[in-house]
Amino acid sequence: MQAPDGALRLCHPRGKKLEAVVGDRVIWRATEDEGVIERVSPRRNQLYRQDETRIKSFAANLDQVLIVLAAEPAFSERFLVRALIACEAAGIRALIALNKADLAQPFAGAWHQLAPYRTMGYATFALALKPHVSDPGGTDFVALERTLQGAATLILGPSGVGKSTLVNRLVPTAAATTGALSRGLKTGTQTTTRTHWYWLGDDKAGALIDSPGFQEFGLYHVAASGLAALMPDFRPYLGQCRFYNCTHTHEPGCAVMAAVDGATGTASIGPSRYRIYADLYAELS
Ligand SMILES: Nc1nc2c(ncn2[C@@H]2O[C@H](COP(=O)(O)OP(=O)(O)OP(=O)(O)O)[C@@H](O)[C@H]2O)c(=O)[nH]1
Ligand SMILES: [Mg+2]
Ligand SMILES: [Zn+2]
Repeated sequence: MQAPDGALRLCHPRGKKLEAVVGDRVIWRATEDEGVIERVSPRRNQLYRQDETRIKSFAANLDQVLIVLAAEPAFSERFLVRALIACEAAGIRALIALNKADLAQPFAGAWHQLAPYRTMGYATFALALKPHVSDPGGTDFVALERTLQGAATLILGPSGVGKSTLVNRLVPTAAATTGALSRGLKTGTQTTTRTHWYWLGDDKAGALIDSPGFQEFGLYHVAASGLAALMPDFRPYLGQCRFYNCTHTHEPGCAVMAAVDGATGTASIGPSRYRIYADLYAELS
């Protein structure tokens, strides 16, 4: 917990039911050298994480979420879609960054894979954060830096994509630990183990929240029937199906299914997006 004067203090929640997450504003009381959280202020938004048994919130009061992906390790579109849906459901703006532009070939493929997301209106930034400290950071580094000013941004993404490397570039005092990818597997072993808040800029107007790479967003709170409305490329077709309560999974006269594979021209829905929708629909039903 950080007091208005900047002092940091370890605080314990009062009672089992009270749970504070990163980004929370709290009412607290000092004890001898630690503190007690008396109350968590109402949240203007929050994101959830889930495991097999339950769903828990893990961050609150965010202005935006930056989803960081990289040329390597190759990203899962399913992860990206889940993250974007979680943001849409929470009413939080989502940005996408693709890092490791120095790995030219896998980068080109991954950038191409993100084209539909740019068309959908998600701001997408090409980055090269590491090769040399003197590097400009990739074509869109300056634009990204500008977008992050004055906002509280949660940085999310799979392990090993460069989230902590980004934090270190933007917050010189951060000294967040970064880790090399294990060569054999090409997947990162998780280097960042807990979520951490870093102030951005001397005026503390903005902040970056570094988080461990994790895969499973909590989406259990999203109703299957509301899923399509959270996918911007599906929206133009909603309300155009033959049945008003169409689930877009099997019905005749479904405008969404007709839009898959480019049947309706430019504003079509990519087959992989549709497949992920169908899987998620089944999962949430
Ligand atoms: N080739 C290349 N490697 C990079 C680039 N940016 C970061 N890396 C490397 O990628 C590895 C992972 O970086 P981290 O910043 O620790 O990744 P992370 O996303 O914080 O990973 P977790 O903390 O495990 O979630 C490190 O070895 C970085 O040096 C880049 O632009 N190009
Ligand atoms: Mg990290
Ligand atoms: Zn339909």
